[in-house]
Amino acid sequence: MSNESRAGREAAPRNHPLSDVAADLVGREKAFGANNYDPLPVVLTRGQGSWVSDVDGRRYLDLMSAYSAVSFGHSHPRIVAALIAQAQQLGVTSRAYFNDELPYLFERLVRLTGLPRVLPANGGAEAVETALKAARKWGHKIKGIPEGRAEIIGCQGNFHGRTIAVIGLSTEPQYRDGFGPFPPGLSTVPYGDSDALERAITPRTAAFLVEPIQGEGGIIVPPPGYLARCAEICRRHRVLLICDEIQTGLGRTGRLLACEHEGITPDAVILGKALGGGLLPVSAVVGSDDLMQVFNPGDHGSTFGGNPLAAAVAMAALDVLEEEKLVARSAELGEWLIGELADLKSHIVRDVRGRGLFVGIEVDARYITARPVVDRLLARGILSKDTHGTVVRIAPPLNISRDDLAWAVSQIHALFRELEAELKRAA
Ligand code: IF1
Repeated sequence: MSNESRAGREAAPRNHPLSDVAADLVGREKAFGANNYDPLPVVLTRGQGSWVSDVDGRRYLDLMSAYSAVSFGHSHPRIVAALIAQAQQLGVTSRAYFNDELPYLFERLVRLTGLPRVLPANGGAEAVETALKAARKWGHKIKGIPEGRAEIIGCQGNFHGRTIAVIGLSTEPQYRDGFGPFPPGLSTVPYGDSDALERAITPRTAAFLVEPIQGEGGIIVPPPGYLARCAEICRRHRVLLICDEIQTGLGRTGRLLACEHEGITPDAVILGKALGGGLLPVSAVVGSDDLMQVFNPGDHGSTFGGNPLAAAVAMAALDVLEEEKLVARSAELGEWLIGELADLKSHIVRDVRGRGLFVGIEVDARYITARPVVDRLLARGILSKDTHGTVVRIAPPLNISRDDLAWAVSQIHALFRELEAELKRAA
């Protein structure tokens, strides 16, 4: 038996079997849902701040925050109040009419990002599609690329969502398998290699799309200077730089936008997840005048994008981000967290990395994979998530209390000591 499978079995989760209530819900979901997810065996029913409870009343500290959608905590009272008040006043209008919330959100996003124009959407992938459409049109109408020939460059290991164009840019075989054909004009270069970007650029390149830190890719932090060099290369070749900050934006990495770590302002940033305050899907492309000028009435749109309810909730979320000083908090708590986790000094741990409260613990595949670690954290009352086989994602709400985070760290330390002991016994 290989090391890996032995370790996997040895470290099998010691989960309490599902209660009847939980098993019934899981059974219904499996019976009536498409089979595109394999959730951890916990059925959640309540969330408040950094804590959630399952249907059997067990509590868990949420170190995952719905992939950063819940960066400001579950059911933040202020965001919930904004949701209720706006829902009672005016929910959805479509953009066939003006409404009295959206202009303020636009202004707010412009002030925050330093980019002058906003195009709102709902989910993240939809905003990425919007950015790709904008970039292609800019390439054709402004840069002068022959019609239908614009090219977009992305990065290997990227994650930008699940639409057909977006998975056309994916390098993960499972995300593409069976879903082709894909649109032409999409290519990828190794992440973190700015020379490779420069070599890949042609006169038909419209844009380079990049995550400042790759999330799904395994919390991959590129080498220092990478984004700044990409920005310089893009400027020199008149290629748009588009940063997907859907996951890294709004404080997650200890800056408002992760691209601020490199002192750059891209031609467009894409926001999502946390922008919805943990309550609604709200996303946006915020871009330069040069890029946004390509849109004329009727070119692009969305029934729900920019609705007053979404705008009010997003503004309340941004209020919380500012008033609770969550950008600074993420930087400070994140530095502390990464230091504490680096102290694990376990032979099972290959690497601890991240920025702000966006952290990955990479385990050594010779001994264990990430999923049993995540299962065992669940049994200890902690929600986390595996990615890329060997990385445990740790990304709590930015307003998690220091005590709660310290408790989680003590649990993680205790778990790794336990795993080491089990592996030693099994050897
Ligand atoms: C799922 C991972 C995270 C994203 C970036 C766009 C989108 C995402 C940088 C699309 C979405 C998600 C979607 C979710 C799992 C998840 C994820 F596990 F795939 F790796 F967060 F890290 N750009 N990320 O991270 O946004 O359309 O989903 O709103 O289950 O697919 P969306």
